[in-house]
Amino acid sequence: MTSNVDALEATLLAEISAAGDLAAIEAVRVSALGKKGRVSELMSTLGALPPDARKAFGQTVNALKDRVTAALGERKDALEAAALAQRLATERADVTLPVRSGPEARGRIHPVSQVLDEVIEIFAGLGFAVAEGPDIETDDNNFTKLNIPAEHPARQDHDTFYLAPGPDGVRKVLRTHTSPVQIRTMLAQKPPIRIIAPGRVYRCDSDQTHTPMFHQVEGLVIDETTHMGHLKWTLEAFAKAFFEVDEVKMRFRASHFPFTEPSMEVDIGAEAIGKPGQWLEILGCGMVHPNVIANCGLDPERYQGFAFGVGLDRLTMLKYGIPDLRQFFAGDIRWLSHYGFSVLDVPTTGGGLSN
Ligand code: 2NL
Repeated sequence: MTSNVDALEATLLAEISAAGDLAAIEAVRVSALGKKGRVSELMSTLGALPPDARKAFGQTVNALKDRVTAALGERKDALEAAALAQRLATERADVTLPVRSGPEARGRIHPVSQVLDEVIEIFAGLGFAVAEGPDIETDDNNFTKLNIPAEHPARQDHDTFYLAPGPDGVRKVLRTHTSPVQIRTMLAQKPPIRIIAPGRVYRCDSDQTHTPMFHQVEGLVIDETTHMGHLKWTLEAFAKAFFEVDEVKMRFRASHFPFTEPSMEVDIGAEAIGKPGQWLEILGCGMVHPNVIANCGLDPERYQGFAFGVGLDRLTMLKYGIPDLRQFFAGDIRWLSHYGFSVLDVPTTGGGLSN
């Protein structure tokens, strides 16, 4: 009997070491330890033995089973390690090599995408989170909650694209600014709020300096004590970081927006882009109107803050000296290879935004 066990063990161990891959190992396991396997069959001969021999035989077969199981496990581990070593050797990527010539190397990041990454990097460093929302908005989020009621003249100024009415007869709009993203944030979160909302916006307007779709970044800070000093410091910090200059001249001109009070337009001294003596308008801003805060379910007696809106496309033209807005959206590969950025040129405030 014992010689049967020894012979089977020798056969199985030989099969195990000959198994060349994981499928072969599994086949040996099934044919040895499976329900109808050779070890299991040996165990089923137990009943035919005289009772005083059964115990010793059972222990012998169980010990065989343990040794076969251990050998299967070892072989499986060795095969897996070899397979991994093989993959590591063949799939190795040297990330220090230059990009291969071809489409990967020719690909360019659109200047507006690059500038968006720069703006996000700057505001992230100031503790702002990035918020996003849908391009198709309700009239309520795009206008009413922003203190622009029906029949308000600003509705006409915005040259809104209206969608066909839905089954409920309600017309949605293509958002005319990213303010509705900030409205959604105020409705969903308790202050302190510190966000920027970048994205596409739409106005039914098209000429030399206007395209029906353009890009905007708005910012919003709501807290209990946030005041205009914080607004001015934040915008100055942004302008210096964005134009990569140590000092920037700024001019805050009184203006009007329905959603802020007071409201201002901001110019920077054009020395920032190497044109001394001129002023450049870069953004609009103000303290969030108490009506807007109340419309979002917050107590305007307790909460206050500032907001601003900046056109990304214009900012891009100023920083990178790009003359014609309409080329931004023409999809001309020659224009993109000239003005676009390498995929490896990821802006960071520490490592340099541009260059
Ligand atoms: C401009 C002016 C601005 C805002 C946008 C804003 C958003 C909320 C509340 C209050 Cl939710 N204000 N946004 C404020 C002032 C100006 O944009 O000329 N953009 C290009």
